[in-house]
Amino acid sequence: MALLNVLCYPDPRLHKVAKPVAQVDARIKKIVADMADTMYEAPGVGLAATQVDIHERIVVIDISEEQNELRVFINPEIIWVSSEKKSWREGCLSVPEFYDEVERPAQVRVKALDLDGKEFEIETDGLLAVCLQHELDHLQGKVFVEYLSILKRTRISHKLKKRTKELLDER
Ligand code: GNR
Ligand code: NI
Repeated sequence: MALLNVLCYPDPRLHKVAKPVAQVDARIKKIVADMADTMYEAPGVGLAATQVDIHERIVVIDISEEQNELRVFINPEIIWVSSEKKSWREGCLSVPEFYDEVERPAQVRVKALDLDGKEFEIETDGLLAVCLQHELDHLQGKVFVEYLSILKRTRISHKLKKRTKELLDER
């Protein structure tokens, strides 16, 4: 088991755009395993590679109660969204202890590769749809606070910077 360091907003590396995975090989499988360990340890319902400073299109998600239904999405793409929208209270491991409402399409259809490098598609709603959109945003360098007002975002940014500084000063 290997835990990876999760970048904290407003780290500029969270805004890098991830590159597609060329081949699902042993290196990618190791990254997926370490990302899953990191997500379960946090605990979170999803994690994008961008958050652990790996700028490749890799996402892990587990929305199950028992945290025993790992879903892996390599090179994910949203291929359809519903016109119906839904608002959800979102959080992010890169924005610890802040939660706010974000409105997004209620249903999405996503195409991706699995761990065997095989293409699959899913159409979903609810938390999985929210989580997929949240994680795909990360791969584009976008953090959910960018949907909030500038005022809220500035406050979050200041508080997290202050907290990071305090943590460093304690050492
Ligand atoms: O753990 C997480 N919970 C969550 C709740 C509502 C909407 C999105 C999420 S994703 C988040 C983990 C995370 O930061 N993934 O990038
Ligand atoms: Ni997040």
